This record gives sequence, structure tokens and C-alpha cells, in this order.
Amino acid sequence: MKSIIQNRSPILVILVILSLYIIPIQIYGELEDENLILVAAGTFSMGSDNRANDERPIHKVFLDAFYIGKYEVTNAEYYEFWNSIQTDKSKAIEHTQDHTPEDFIHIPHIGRWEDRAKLHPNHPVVGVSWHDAHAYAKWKGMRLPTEAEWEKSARGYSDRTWPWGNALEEYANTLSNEDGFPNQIAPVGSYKQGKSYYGAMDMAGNVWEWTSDWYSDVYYHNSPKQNPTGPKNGSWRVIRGGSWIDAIPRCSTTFRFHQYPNLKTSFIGFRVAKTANTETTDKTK
Ligand SMILES: [Ca+2]
Repeated sequence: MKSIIQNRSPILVILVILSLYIIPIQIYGELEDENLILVAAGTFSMGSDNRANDERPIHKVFLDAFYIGKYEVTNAEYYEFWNSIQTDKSKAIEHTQDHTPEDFIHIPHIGRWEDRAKLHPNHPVVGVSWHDAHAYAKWKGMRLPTEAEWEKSARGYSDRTWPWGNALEEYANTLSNEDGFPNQIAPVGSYKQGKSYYGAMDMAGNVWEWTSDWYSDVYYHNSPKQNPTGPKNGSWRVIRGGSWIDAIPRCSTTFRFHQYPNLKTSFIGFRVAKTANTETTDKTK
């Protein structure tokens, strides 16, 4: 390489250097995003017979392979999407909305959208409706996780009550004053010990997360055994995981809650998902 660079024309040198980057891309194909986790195809147990009525019955669900976001989508990530729309409205996915997150001037540590995007780039985005979350995911070439995908990402094959296991620990940002972030949102990934079965962070607490499903309290009684996508219609979208203003029981892997899709609150954000083009089957279960 050194001799080529020393003895050949500048154009040849540039071509050689470019090839060092292009060849690996051709060999390995699309490089994986380090913020996406592959959840291999397989069957897991969804729901619980020991908790709220709408979590019953516990039932087996098969899911094709998919990717789940390792973190909640951050202010910085959402700002990139939002800013691209502000400068060119033609890029908006849903042209009736500009997808601007809500201001929360009465909550000082959150504050105005454009301020917090700069002051807290690693905090999860909040003040976004289901439509905002859906539009962001589409813009990124991804989608929101289904409720089943969300739950499998959190609990894996061991029926975990919490993403980290079955012991009640302070491994999540909840209502508790003892969790390191009392009465405030935490930067994503702050609770290393709270990672889920698959390594996803903050699946308990910090912010609730929109899923793609409509909500029905009796859905589990007749839901499909393979790749369920929720009721065909409804009034509320499912949110999961609890938040910084919720007591720990609402942050379990099975707890189900719901909100109107137009609602923009200081405690709901989201993470992204993507269908995986792989036939891999999980061997760890
Ligand atoms: Ca969360």
C-alpha cells in the first residue's frame, strides 16, 4: 500500500483508498445499526394470570424475527426528523401535521421543545402523539413495534416480571425518589442493570412507549397465535413500560395501558422496530 501511494498518480491513490471502504460494504451488505437489536423468531409467553385482568390469559405467541430499538428515541434523533420537515414541508409523512412536540413550560426540566432538544439531546423525546411517533418511524424506514414485539423484547423466554428479571430492584426511572432521577426524565440508557432479556434499555420506566396496536382489554382471549397486530380498530393505542411518574407495578413487562393517539404528554415517548429479513430462530429459549 505504501509503495502504491508513493509511486502512483493521485487518482490511483484515491481509487485504492476508496476500495478499502467499498469492498467491506459489498462483502457484508447493509451494515447493522448498533442501536437496533435482533430478536430472533420464536415463541414466547405473553401476558400474565397473576396481575391485571387485561393481561389474562397468559398465552403462547410466535413472532417472526424483528429488530427493536435499543433505546427510546431521543430528542436529538427526533429533532433531525422535525427539522427536516420544517425546512421542507414536502418531506412530511402526514402533511396535516408538522409533528412538533408539545412545550411543557410548567415542567422546568422538560420545558420548550426547541430548548430541550438542544439542552437534553440524550433524553427521550416526549410530547409526541402516536401520529408523530408513527411518522418518525416511517421517515427512518422503520415502524413502531407491535404490542407483542414490545413485550417479547422486554421479557424474552423466561416470563420475566421486570426486564432484568423477577426481583424488584431500582433498575428503572419510576416515581421512586430513590432511583437516581427523582421527579425527572433520565438520559436514555442510564440504568445499565435494567437492560431487558435482549439488551434493550429503559423498557421499564423513563417514558411510556407507543406501540402500533389499538387497545382492547379482552384482546388476549382471541388474539392470533402468530404475529398478532392488535384489534382492527379502537379508540386508544397501547402504551407500554410505565414512566418517570408511575409507581413500579405499572412498569412491569406485562402491564398494559392506553391513550388517545392524539395525546401529547410529558411521559409518553416511543422506540422503533423493523421487520428482519432473516430466518434465524432463537436457540436460547
Ligand atoms: Ca420506557
